[in-house]
Amino acid sequence: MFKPSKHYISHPRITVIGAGNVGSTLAQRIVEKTLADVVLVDVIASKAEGVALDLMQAGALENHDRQIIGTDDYTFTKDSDVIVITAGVPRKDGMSRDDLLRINAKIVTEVTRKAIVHSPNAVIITITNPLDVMTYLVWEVSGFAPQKIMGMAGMLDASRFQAFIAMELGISRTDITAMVMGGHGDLMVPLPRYSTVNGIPITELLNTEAIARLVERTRNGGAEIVKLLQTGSAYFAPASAAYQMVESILQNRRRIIPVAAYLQGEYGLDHLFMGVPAQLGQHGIDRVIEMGLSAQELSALHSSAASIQENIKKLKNIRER
Ligand code: TXD
Repeated sequence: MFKPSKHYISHPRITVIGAGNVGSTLAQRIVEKTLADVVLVDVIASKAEGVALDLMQAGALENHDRQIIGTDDYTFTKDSDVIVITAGVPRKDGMSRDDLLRINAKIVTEVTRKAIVHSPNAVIITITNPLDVMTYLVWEVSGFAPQKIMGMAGMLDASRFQAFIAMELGISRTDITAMVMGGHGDLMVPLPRYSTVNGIPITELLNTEAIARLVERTRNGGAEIVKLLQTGSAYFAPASAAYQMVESILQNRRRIIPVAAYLQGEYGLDHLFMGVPAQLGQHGIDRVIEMGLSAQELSALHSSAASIQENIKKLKNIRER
């Protein structure tokens, strides 16, 4: 059987933890766009090995020579430039959000500890749900500077808003930019005023009723897909959103992307990770962008923040036990 050696993996090097739907699709995007080599880590070593082998074989047809290793051995991840955490369990029938928090907190703590030993200078992107609080946890466990830590959600939520706007107007998705702030949950804050079609705010192209409908559909975007798929949750768009973040960091593109970032007074909020527009470069988050918000938008953002703070409290209780 093919046993890849450590020499196969060159730089730039991305570690993706969790070889499930999101992790394996993200690994595919990274190698097929020839952005970097990938170390795919899973607690089920054979699953990661299988996905890696499949992707290597696809590489023969997709015409690239990026390498990918599947393993449960973190020594392969040494000196990764970026670590992406997708490891976790999905919420199953009968499992409360608090149960999910407890289980995934344990997994995320374990994988963060193992990964940082080998890559003390990496930027870490968290994807595991509940997103905002897991990102906070990664920051606490890693002891890294907050600029090195972020969570993926806003860009996914914005892509959903973009797709719905395009469908409603019957126009190209690529001309649309959308902004969604706040936590990755029911209280996220899509911002129609800051969502445009080639610079034209959608508020000039759609009536209030249509915008409200699209905002609501965006808020329920994840649940809509879970229901349709019947097992598992969305992974193509989540992987694409994570890819954009990884690329901006690795290539120091300094793109402005909504990510869960550590707030230190921005928008009147402190000591939590929450979705805000931020500039992503080689050191992680270069800066958080503070946009002018109406009183109503700001109050929606604060409600979302309050629910994240509530989860952080729960997390602290779990960790103290
Ligand atoms: O916007 C967002 N942030 C999200 C979040 C969008 C989509 C998915 N979102 C969350 O990402 C989702 O709720 C999950 O918490 C994660 C991963 O979603 P995915 O769909 O990829 O889940 P899978 O297919 O169940 O994959 C999880 C993998 C699986 O292979 C497990 O064996 C592995 O994680 N796993 C571990 N790997 C390493 N180490 C440990 N301890 C471990 N435990 C589980």
